[in-house]
Amino acid sequence: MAREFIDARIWTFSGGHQGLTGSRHAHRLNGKQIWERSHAPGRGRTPPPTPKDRAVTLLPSSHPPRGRRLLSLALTAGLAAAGLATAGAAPAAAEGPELIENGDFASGVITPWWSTANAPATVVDGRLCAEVAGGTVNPWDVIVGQDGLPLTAGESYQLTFTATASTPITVRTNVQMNTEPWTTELASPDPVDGTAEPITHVFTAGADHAAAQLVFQMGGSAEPFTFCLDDVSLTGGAEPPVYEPDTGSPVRVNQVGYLTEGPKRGTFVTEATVPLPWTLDAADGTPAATGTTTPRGVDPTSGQNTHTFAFDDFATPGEGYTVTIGEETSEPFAIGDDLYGDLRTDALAYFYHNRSGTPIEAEYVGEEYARPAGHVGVAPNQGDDGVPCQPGVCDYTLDAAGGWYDAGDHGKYVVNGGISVAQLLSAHERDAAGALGDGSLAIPEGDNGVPDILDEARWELEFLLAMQVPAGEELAGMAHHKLHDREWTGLPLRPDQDPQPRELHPPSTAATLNLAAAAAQGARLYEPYDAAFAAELLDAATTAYAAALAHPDVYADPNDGVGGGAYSDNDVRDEFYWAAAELYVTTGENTYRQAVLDSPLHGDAAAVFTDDGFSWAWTAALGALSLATVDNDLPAGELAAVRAMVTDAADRYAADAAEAVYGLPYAPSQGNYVWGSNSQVLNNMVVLATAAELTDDPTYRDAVLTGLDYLLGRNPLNLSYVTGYGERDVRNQHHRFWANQLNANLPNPPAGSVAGGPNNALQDPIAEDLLQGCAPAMCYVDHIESYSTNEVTVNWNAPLAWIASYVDDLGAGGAPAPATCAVRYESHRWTGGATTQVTVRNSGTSAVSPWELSWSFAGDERVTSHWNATLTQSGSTVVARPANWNQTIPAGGSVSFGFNSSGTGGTSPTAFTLNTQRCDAAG
Ligand code: 9MR
Repeated sequence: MAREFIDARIWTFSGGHQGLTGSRHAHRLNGKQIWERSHAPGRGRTPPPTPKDRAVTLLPSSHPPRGRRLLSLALTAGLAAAGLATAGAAPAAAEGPELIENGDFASGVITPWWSTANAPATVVDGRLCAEVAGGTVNPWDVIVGQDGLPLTAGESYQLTFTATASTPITVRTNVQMNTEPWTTELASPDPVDGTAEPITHVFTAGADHAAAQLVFQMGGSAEPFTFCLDDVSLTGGAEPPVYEPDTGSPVRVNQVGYLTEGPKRGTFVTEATVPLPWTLDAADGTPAATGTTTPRGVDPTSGQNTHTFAFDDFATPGEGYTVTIGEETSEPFAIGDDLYGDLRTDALAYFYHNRSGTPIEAEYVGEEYARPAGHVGVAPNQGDDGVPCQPGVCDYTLDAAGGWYDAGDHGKYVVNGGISVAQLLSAHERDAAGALGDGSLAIPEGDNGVPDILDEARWELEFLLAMQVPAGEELAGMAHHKLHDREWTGLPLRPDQDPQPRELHPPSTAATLNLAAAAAQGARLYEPYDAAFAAELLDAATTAYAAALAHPDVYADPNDGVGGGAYSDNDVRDEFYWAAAELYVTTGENTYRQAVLDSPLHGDAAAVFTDDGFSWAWTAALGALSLATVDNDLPAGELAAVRAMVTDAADRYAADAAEAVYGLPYAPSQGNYVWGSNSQVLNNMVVLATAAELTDDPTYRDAVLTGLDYLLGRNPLNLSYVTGYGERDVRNQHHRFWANQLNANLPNPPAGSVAGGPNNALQDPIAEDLLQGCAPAMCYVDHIESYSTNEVTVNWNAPLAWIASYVDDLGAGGAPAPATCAVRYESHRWTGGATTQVTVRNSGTSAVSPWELSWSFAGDERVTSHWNATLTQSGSTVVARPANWNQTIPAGGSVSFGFNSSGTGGTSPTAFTLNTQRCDAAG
């Protein structure tokens, strides 16, 4: 396997492990309750787990506390399957005393091992063998274990054992507290079958334990089986393994493929500093193109020394191309016109899969992914049709059934639901060709005369509406921030098996404005299909907006993160902007326009479109993008100003992509890759794609495509972050049902789910333990418990769907249709002023009447007089409108006008908009 040039220090595990403290998540219990042991007769029937027991019995879930230090998993088959490895073949023998008693069962007795009553164990041929009953549900329903293990904080331990199972199973191997909160020091899903392969884990204890326990949890099988255990050893003094990701070939490409007429770029990781020859080979090995790499030096995002290569001009469609440099060959990829149609629908299927309140039918998702309805009140579920508030928050209940589960957890959040629904609605709004129309998706509403993407978005919109505080209540019109479980649940857990009470959390201004914005957008889009629903949406939106104005600073508690994510946000300038923009586009009412214009964010491209990109917490971009692209009544100058914000941001993101050796349009502040960084990349791509459609400038389109390359394999880890796409796709995302890594009977995520991606804040125990010191773009691990790098969620798949739709629409990806107008702009400048003559030519096939041409001055120029047209100026934006006699520019015709200006001026503008069309600048 190829080794990359990486500074070795990057992967050295740091022993002094401070990281996050457990305080914020101290509710989260990671452990295993034991209700009965086979050697403890007389304790009666194994009690069913109470909701609290559930919380304590499962593997740590979304956001567990610190308090354990797990390092080992890298040696397990689970991570091997995930393409991970640790440096070195086998761990050095640990030196400390043996902590396990009777680990080889040589004496013929079981003691001090124990097992649950449903797994009576005896010693058979020098091994412990347990006859495990079938029909259990949860991993912790069946256990073999040993207590009384003293562990010292900071010490590293090596656990080894061999195990067999007569049916292949995944055993949970935990070293943990033997009482609440059952904190785990080691928690590993270990595949076990009929072969007695030694399994080794190394972990570092995070706390002192007088008597920890080793437990093998193996419940959840419908059928009985025999589990045997031998040669168990636990000793201190182990060397922690140094984690090193398996990055495969150093030749990095988009593992799905390149559009025939699009850019085709790759990255090579090498110590070489001089250009190297590359060869593009067809599937049969025939050389198809050759070239030379460009050395690019050390990439700050990965620490890798890199070269880039490009074969943009090679345009022969085909499958199975590879690029070879020296001895190294890339993953295969395609070149073609229609590579992303499946991604468009798969990315949207994510939402049906995660619907709450309805069975997910095999007819639409296949047997593997079918499941009963979640949270409809069938035991042990609590239904979402009558959800009370947290104690003291309100005294009513809401019927908030339906909606989408947010992510790996079963929470439903208005903040986050809003942006997700908005981006689906926007995908529909730009889908002029109707590719997401009725029958385009595999959903129950596939034949109802409504575009399927609108059906899917409605599932969530109805939930958002349901979260509005009813009339007559104190905060009527506001929206509750969120609804979720009272306590965190563990993994795996199918939604219908979640026993936790569900609770409404307090209303917030941010949630209220999410509702206002998404409902306002929905109102204009459902109007042709269901006018009553559209009216209901608009009513809810205007009520919510008014309620937000009346309560402009009600913020969600950042510490309200028990049982669900906090999604707190105490800056709602952006939500106000977004909601006002959507309400204005939909209604044309001047109050909303004024709110847009009065916003401190309006016109401030750097603030609206930050380098980090927009997100659930920073939503002003959604408003700006709608204003810039959806037909509305903004005067031309104001429209031009909004569009200038979009192109300004796109210019920055395109420059970032050009600069990045991996081509991604994401250069976050201080180089920090945040939680969900892949969605930040995608949202920047949405801005770029919008600018591409506004201007037809191919630079923007190319940056979208190189961003897609990054997500699909051209990246420092050589991973495709989208499940089911590419040779080295990630597949163990943090999800309670798609939890194959924990239970072989459960599926991996379906194709088309994007992982959160690198996050250098290391905000979960797995990331903390494995990724210390990682360079930002390397801070990712495809492990189900690494929720801060590897979760899936609605607000990340929504821009994936948007982008997949845009890219699929590009077809071959060739140059966009030429602009239908051209502007010749000739200035005669002198100190303090200029005279300018403008000729606008209509090169389209129909007349433009009346016409309006707008542009922005680069400097402090002010129009002082004009002729043959009327010019008005607002800030730096100028709008020219016709005189009486030149209202119409016929097809193929042109109009000329002129003006004088004062000021130092500067460079002449090159971006012009004729009515809604972007024009070429003629020389
Ligand atoms: O996407 C959210 C990210 O921006 C935050 O930094 C993080 C921590 O608060 O939470 C993320 O959202 C999670 C939410 O809180 C609970 N459901 C899963 C979400 C994705 O990880």
